[in-house]
Amino acid sequence: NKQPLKANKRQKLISGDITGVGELVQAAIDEGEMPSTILNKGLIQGMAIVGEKMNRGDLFIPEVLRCSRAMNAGVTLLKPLLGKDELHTSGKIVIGTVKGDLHDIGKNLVTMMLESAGFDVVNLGVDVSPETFIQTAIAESPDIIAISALLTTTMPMIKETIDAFSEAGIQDKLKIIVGGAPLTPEFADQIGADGYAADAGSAAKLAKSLI
Ligand code: B1M
Repeated sequence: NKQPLKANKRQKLISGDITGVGELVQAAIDEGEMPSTILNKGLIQGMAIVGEKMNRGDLFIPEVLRCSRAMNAGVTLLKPLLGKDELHTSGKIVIGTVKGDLHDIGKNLVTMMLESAGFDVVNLGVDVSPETFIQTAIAESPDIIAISALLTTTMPMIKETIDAFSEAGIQDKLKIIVGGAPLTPEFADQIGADGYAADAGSAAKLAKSLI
């Protein structure tokens, strides 16, 4: 009976219980649960509830940070098991969360899926300025730049970053893909991105299709 295990895992995540989440994820792996199910139905759904509680003012930043550490503890255990792709894709991707934005859980999941799909990924972390994206692009010559934003207030920074690539005259040498909860395909289109992905799995598929 795996249902209670999933619910329990979400509950541990929501309470920010780092050891508890690790133990439950390991138990689910040992029981033969699919790693993608543990991630999507356990951890990601748990984090969605954390977001709702944050919205209602039932959880505050320090608690949400504990929840994200708990999520990372679970993701670390799942990482070696998630979607190992047999086909090696040669291609380099530079990824980062835009300037002013500190959310990195989703971007790190995207990184994991891209690496599983065989890409060489340079992860610049969070709060990445347009200048840093450009300097790294010049130094690393990636095929793709992937930009993440989780706040409506930092969405315009994606456009600024893309505009900076265009001004630097290197936009046509690479593809720029974007994603993050508040984004839409229409927004991606409007700001001149080459692609939009709603989640980590689609980001890997999109990247492959662009190579
Ligand atoms: Co923040 N936060 N947060 N937060 N936080 C949200 C995003 C929010 C929706 C919560 C809420 O109010 N319900 C809200 C944004 C509202 C808005 O803009 N409309 C919000 C807010 C307001 C804030 C602060 C302003 C709060 C404050 O200080 N008052 C503040 C801002 C700090 C800053 O960035 N400057 C803040 C801070 C934080 C913490 C630091 C406490 C923490 C982040 C810790 C960390 O990342 N290390 C945090 C968290 C954890 C959240 C929630 C609860 C969870 C985000 C998350 O990790 N989701 C979030 C509410 C929510 O989303 N339910 C919330 C799980 C993750 C797997 O999903 O990130 O969507 P996601 O990634 C997905 C897709 O979006 C996509 O694939 C991923 C995997 O499937 N994707 C891409 C993401 N990037 C992609 C890039 C791609 C493609 C796909 O490239 C091609």
